[in-house]
Amino acid sequence: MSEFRETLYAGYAQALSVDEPIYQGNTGQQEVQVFRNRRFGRVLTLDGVVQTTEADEFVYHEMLAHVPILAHGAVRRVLVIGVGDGGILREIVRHAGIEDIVAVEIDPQVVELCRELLPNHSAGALDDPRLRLVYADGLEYLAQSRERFDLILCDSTDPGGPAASLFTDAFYRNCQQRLGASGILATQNGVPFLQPEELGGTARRLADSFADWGFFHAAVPTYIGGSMAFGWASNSEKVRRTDLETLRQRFTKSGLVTRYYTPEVHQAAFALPRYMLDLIEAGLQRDA
Ligand code: AG3
Repeated sequence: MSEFRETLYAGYAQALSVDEPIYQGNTGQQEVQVFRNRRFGRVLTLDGVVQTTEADEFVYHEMLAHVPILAHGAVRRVLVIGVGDGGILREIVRHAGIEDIVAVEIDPQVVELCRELLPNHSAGALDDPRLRLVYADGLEYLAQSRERFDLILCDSTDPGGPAASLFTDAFYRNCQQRLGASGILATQNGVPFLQPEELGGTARRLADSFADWGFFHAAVPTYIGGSMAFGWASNSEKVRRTDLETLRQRFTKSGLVTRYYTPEVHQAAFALPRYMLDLIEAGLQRDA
């Protein structure tokens, strides 16, 4: 039996037994591996980094999708940057009020592989009539778009590979211009304990482009090293401060059945531990 060893961090790694190898290949843009692990089920890795597993994907996908959607309360038009396994689309299409979804993906082969090998992630969402799937570079798509969205969700890989441009000033500026008055941008922003520069760097960039910004967090077991941070930005501070009673009403009305998300978890996720606040502070001062 072989073992998959993640290569994301110097000096610290996670290893998963490959109990059944399923796929290994190169899309021309990324190295892809799919295998089954006895504890986490099917696992997808890109360029040696665990992207998602059947067992713990619910934490990430529920939080990245439902927190902004329920905080906003009237999301109709969504732009997704990074389709990948389609897990984020599965959670988005569960909201009946959403009318239009544009999903932009740079690597068509990853989508097709996941549709086949991780079918429970997209769970039919790729065939939803509200979805328009576009194969393009996320930043380039945004730069030429004239559409307005209520929500932009960025489900990217880490900044090292094809996703590098999704962590830049240009990306956040373009997102800001495509969002309506109370529109929200929510992004994958790494594990702050192990990727500390990412938190401070994003804070500074979001602060440059948006009237309101912040982070929320959740611990996803296979994104080792503690909580993962999600970036949050909006042209209005109102949506980040949506009160608990309102969240409860919206959640009940949505009919969602979740395994991680609750309105209480939603609110608590915005409370950051001191070390994260310090990283943000340091990032804001770095280039001030
Ligand atoms: N994309 C984010 C994976 C990030 C892994 N990074 C890390 N552990 N620092 C997940 C794709 C799920 N649809």
